[in-house]
Amino acid sequence: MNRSHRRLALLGMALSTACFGAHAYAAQTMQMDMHGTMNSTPAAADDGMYEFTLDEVIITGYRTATPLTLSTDPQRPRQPIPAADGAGYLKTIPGFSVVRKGGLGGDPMMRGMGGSRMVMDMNGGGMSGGCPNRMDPTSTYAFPETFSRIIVNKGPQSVRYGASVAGSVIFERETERFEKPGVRGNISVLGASNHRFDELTDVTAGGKEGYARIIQTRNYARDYADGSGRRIHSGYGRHSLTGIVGLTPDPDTLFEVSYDRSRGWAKYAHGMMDGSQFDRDSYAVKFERAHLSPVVEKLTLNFNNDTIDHIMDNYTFRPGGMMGTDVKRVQYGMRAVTDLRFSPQATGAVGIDLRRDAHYFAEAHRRLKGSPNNDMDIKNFGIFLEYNRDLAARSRLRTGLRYDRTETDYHNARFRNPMGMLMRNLVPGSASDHAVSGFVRWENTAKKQPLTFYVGLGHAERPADYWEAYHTWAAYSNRRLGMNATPAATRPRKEKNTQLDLGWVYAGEKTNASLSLYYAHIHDFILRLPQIGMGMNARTPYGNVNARLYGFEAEVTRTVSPRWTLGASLAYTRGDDRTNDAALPQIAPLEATLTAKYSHKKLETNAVWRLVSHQNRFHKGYGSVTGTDYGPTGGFGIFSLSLAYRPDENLTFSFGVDNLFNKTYAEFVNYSEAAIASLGIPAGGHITEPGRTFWFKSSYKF
Ligand SMILES: [Cu+2]
Repeated sequence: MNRSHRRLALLGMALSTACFGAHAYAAQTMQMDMHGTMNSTPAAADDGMYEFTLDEVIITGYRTATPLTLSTDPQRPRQPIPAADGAGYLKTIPGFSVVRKGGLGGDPMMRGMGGSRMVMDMNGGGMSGGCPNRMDPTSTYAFPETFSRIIVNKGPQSVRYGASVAGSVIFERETERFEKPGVRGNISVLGASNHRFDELTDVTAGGKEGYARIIQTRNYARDYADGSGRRIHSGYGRHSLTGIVGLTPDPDTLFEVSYDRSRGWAKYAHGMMDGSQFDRDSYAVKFERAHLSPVVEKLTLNFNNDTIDHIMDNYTFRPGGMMGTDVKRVQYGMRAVTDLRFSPQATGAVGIDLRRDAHYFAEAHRRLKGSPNNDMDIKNFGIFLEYNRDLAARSRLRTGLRYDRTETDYHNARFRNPMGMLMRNLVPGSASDHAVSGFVRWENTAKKQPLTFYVGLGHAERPADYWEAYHTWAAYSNRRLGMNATPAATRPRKEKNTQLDLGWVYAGEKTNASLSLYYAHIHDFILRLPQIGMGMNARTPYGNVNARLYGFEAEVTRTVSPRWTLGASLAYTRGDDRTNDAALPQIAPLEATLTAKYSHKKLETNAVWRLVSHQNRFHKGYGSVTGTDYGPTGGFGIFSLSLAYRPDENLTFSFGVDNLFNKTYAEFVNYSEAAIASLGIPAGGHITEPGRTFWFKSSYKF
């Protein structure tokens, strides 16, 4: 990058600051080069490349290059402009939907299944949020631009990161090694309507022996306006800081220590309270050693420690309230994985992981603060095996097996109301679960064309998670309400999914297409039941039903001329609760996206048209940890445009308008349960999405 470009970058940032009334900058790292080639990672080692990425500036669509897996670079601009957390980035992937609560903290679902059905792994470990009402799913703490890539594995066709009922999402962070001493960095800023401002600064200094890296992010937005100009209670602010030190004594060894800290707050339109504090402090240690022997390709050790301290209340951002709760989760995780190569045709892996997780509650009322009491501890031990074999020149067999043991200790969850009256006093107990998961998949690539067919059968079992266990316990074992049931007596049985996945992936030079079909039979699906009682005595238990889900995702991208690329995607899921003969709740309707990209030299323009069908299949009051169904929604089409200018590989400017026609619309899966009387906001209904949104993003890499 020459000097004039540097000046241009600074000018652009100054301009964006002026345009959007904002006050700082953001940056990013591009570990992946601009053409999307990737270094192999443990997960990628035997899969080769995940995705083939065009030399595009703005991401508007996804291309699957290997069966059931896709990867995306979170550091590039994308349209529509996503929310500033992990869920925002997942929402644009076909097959994903997000339960909106406010501006941040949406709860992502894959094929209608979220929460613990979708394994989430961040920087080498699993991490859960602190809130019993899921104000902070894991993705809330995933600041996308601080990661090198987001990898999605669909279905129970992987066992490496946990028993994946719906699939897994991996937020991976890799710092590129230095060949000689130097400094690398990225700065990026984003300004948008509603006073949104995101910034990221990412600087790495290092040499052959190691590196030190600092990443800072800042996000802020005021309440957004929907298409009718109505303000939605959704403002947020947060700040994160990451420090990483890595030692690379030789090309085969990496020892890395990292620290992640974030502080935040968010207003929530969907519930009785807002998140006035989201504090996270994480430490992680990673050790990697490659080529240990001809058989042992790689050894990876991870240690993670995460502490979440979250306060929710109705007095910080709403006048007149007095109630609040401080919840805390302290978790430790350890994972050891060995990637093996038995012969040129056969590879495998073996790994174990251990997790320990303690949850705490304390009163945080306006005038009454309590001290933390440990309501529940969960310990998990998991072991997995993978074995892959080439059967013939163009066909492969992939298999995996996993065993998990989970111990849940129910201590007590004493909780007082703002007047000091004991409202919750639960019966202690414990439960132990065993779960076995596995898959087998056959893949075959055609002889004359880049077309791969796959068919796989998978099974995944998962016991009730913290949210399901806690709420069911609170519903049936509260001594204050005269109940004496032990938690084990009412705890939902483990959920068992058996799923068939099949599809085709076509990765041609000009055309990329994929079709994936699935059919899942879930025995003892853990279903959220309608609320019992009102006010402080409201409880939401969970129970088991038999369920069936099926659907598909289809994507096609075609370069029709040197300047034009057209794309389309379609995703559909249908879910049935066979026990109650009803719709399975929280299933987003049929959705399609049409995209057109025109690129010429340093300029690129995009049009994105997202079309969502109406949804009449719902089961009011029923749901999952992510949320409950409320009622039907109508269909809508949202049209967005953008323009990008990339003077050279290191500098980009992009500008866009999302929801150009300022439509008022709502996604099916969310629901606002509480009125905010003091702010004149009525209860009920689906939360409407942002109206016309202008945005500008610039990034500069050095
Ligand atoms: Cu909360």
